[in-house]
Amino acid sequence: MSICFIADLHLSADRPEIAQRFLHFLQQEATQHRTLYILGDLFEVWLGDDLSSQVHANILYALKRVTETGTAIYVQHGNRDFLLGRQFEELSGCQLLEDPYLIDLESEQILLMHGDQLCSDDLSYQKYRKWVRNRFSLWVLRHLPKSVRRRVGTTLRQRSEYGKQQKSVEIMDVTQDTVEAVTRQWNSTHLVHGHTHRPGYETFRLENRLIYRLVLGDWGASQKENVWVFSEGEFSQRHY
Ligand SMILES: [Mn+2]
Repeated sequence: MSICFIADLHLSADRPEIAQRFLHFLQQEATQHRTLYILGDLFEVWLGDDLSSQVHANILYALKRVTETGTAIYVQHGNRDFLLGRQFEELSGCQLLEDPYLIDLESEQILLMHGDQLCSDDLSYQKYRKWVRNRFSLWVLRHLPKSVRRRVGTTLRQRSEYGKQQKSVEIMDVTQDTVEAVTRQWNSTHLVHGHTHRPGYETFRLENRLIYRLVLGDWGASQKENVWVFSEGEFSQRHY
């Protein structure tokens, strides 16, 4: 049975067409696979499990229905939805995964990441990430009043948009040294990630082994390949 990988849907009430496409994907495509991995940024913003909208509710319900058909769904946190928590897991039937997370597929060692940690040349982002993603900050953020969290969300999004305009294309892509360091650390044969919105794959050699880096496209307007499928020992890429 096949395994499916997606990332960077950035679901929000502002982009109902993406939510529609994803709901269709869940019914038609996801149920065909044994496992679906969502590698971060499922939602454009997630300010805590107690602060979800109607769009979120529809998505959670649809995810739950897929898991009830027997397809397991695993979700990593992205840089937009890192406050996904226990209640999300209960309502959606999905299981949250650490980042990075290593899986064994037919004796290939596949390392799954959202990918933001790989963009290590972006020093200001990495500094922010370190601050915001530690246990203490996460606890504080989760316990802020809803109105404050809404304001924090708006500020973070504006800052992210502004930052993207200011930074060069190279800085916002992965850093090869970091990719190699992570591969060495986990002894992986493949790395699958999203975040950069640059779908495709590349290979490189590390200690005489051939390593594959597979990148998932986002679900926005780009209409590029946004799905990787592993079936009968091979990866293939498609658009949904
Ligand atoms: Mn991201």
